[in-house]
Amino acid sequence: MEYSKVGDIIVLLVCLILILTLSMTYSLRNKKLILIKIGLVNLMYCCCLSIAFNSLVTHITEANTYAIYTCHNALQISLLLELVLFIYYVFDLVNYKEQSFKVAVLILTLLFMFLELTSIFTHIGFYIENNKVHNTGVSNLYFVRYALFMTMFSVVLKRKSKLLAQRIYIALSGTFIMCDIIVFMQWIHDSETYTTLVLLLPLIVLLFLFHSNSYNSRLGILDREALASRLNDLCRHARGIYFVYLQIPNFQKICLDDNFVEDLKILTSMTHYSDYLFRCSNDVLAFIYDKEICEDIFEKAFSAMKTELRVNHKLIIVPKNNVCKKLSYYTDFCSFLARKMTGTFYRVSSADFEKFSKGVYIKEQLLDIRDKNDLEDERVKVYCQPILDIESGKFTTAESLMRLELPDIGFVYPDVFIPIAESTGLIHTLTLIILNKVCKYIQANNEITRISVNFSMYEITKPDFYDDIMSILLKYNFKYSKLGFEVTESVEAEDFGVIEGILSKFRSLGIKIYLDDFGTGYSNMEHIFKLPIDIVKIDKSLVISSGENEVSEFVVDRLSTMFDTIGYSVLYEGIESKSDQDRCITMKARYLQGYRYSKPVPIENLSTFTNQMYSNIEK
Ligand code: G
Ligand code: G
Ligand code: MN
Repeated sequence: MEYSKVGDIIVLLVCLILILTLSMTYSLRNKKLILIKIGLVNLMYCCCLSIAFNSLVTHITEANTYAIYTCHNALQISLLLELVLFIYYVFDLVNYKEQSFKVAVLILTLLFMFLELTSIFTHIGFYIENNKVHNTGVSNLYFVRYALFMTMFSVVLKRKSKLLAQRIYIALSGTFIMCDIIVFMQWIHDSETYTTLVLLLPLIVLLFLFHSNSYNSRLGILDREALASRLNDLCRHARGIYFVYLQIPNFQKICLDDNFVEDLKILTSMTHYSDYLFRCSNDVLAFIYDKEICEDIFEKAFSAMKTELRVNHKLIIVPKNNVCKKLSYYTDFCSFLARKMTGTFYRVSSADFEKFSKGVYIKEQLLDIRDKNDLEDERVKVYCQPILDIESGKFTTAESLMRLELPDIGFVYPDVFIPIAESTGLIHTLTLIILNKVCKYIQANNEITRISVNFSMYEITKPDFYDDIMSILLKYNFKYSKLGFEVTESVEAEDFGVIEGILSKFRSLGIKIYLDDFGTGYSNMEHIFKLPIDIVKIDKSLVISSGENEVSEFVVDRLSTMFDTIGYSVLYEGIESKSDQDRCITMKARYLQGYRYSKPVPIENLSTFTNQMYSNIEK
């Protein structure tokens, strides 16, 4: 048997270096890294046993026979465990679920352990006789075991190779083939020098492939994964952290400037020697600390950079708070603030936290509403604002307005939840629930002439929009003219054709189309004349300004005369006083809506208005 300690000593040292580097860097710390760490420690143990065993076998005596057996068994079992760790790592890597394979690994492991432990009696594999060591040829268990486990690796990898990027697959298979060659050479030369090295190579490759962090040495920054890992570590050990968020537009370009890089490095070294700067996303950097930080350092350093380098940054400091959140919470929170802030520096207050947490909660609830997919969802409430029809003097129509009533925070109003619902694409779910509830009400209440439902521009152009709406309408049986759809004029010219087409389809069913919020945003006259419109809703801002100055009154009057002439009915919103009412009536009003008549009320209460005459109007 050929053996030299060199192999084991090198492996021992490499393992030590790897363990040290792992503890000092922010590598990707997931469940699988624990397997690697155990693997490294176990391999060090193997090396020690191997050195001990090989020194013992040079002088076999009656007295040390049992020590040799013990050493040999312990070594073989740890080598076996190392292989088992690998196979579990690979199972996890490719998300291998087949129970039969896992059971096979377990049975084989137990079987080989049993064979090792009983070799003293059975003389299978390894035994000592007449003070001499015998490794019984091919049945030498180490090689049998290795061959079996390697075959299993290859089968699992091959079966799931589609789940791995091709290069990863090649790297892994290549490593294993290289190990096979070393084992084969050892077998031929009856050597034991590189036994542990064979197990070290895959560990190094796995670490490199799946856990290495990309430290950018030029900028001195680590990536987002490393940040998440650091945050995790700090949260476990510290009571709260500071989070410093730094948005630098065109970071990619600014990085090319050596002065900027130097400033950045000085800044990090000024803060805390043990900390890094992290790159959260393309143009966002972050620092995190558990110790007190001097906020001035950041502010001053960046103000200087701003003037020197014309870096248009935004700096946000989230002060220490005792709840530790996930990284995405911080980054979402800060990017939300960054979008709103106008200056370059902002210190987060607890009120900001509360507001944002509320937003997160609303988003979770909206997601839940979508997932439950219940058109009767109790959390979505329909309110209705009665609308006065000048011709009949009655509140025969109404606009439906959505409210949310959420378990933890109660009522939520559209100005809060609509932006969240629109940005997450959840608005459509809400619209369908509102439409369903409105239809249900119309069917049950004959006296109502019409209720209008608001649509968001974000949903109308979605491919399933028409079908989704129709699937609800077809459940009910009433004249479609009892339904109104309110839309705002879209800025997106390319979608205009789609919107026009869909609205025309609904209009041909009898549904009345309302153009909402006329006079706000971008009212494109060309579009307005092309859209199939029945009613134009003049925004309350125009109602207010027409009461304040004559030019505005003149313009609004001419616009509504024009709408009236081309056949659109005019509805004024935000009527609060008798003078608003009288002025709007002279400006061709057909419908009036506003707090003067009623605030939005729960839809169940709408019927108290429906038959009520409103005589306080002079035409
Ligand atoms: O009623 P109120 O102040 O809460 O409404 C504020 C805004 O929210 C209004 O401009 C209205 O268009 C919008 N809104 C209210 N209900 C709905 C709805 O059901 N769907 C959509 N898309 N917008 C609504
Ligand atoms: O944009 P839209 O028309 O969908 O929204 C109507 C909004 O106007 C609702 O939020 C409603 O509460 C509000 N509103 C209704 N009547 C009045 C009013 O008389 N004055 C004011 N300031 N707001 C009103
Ligand atoms: Mn509206």
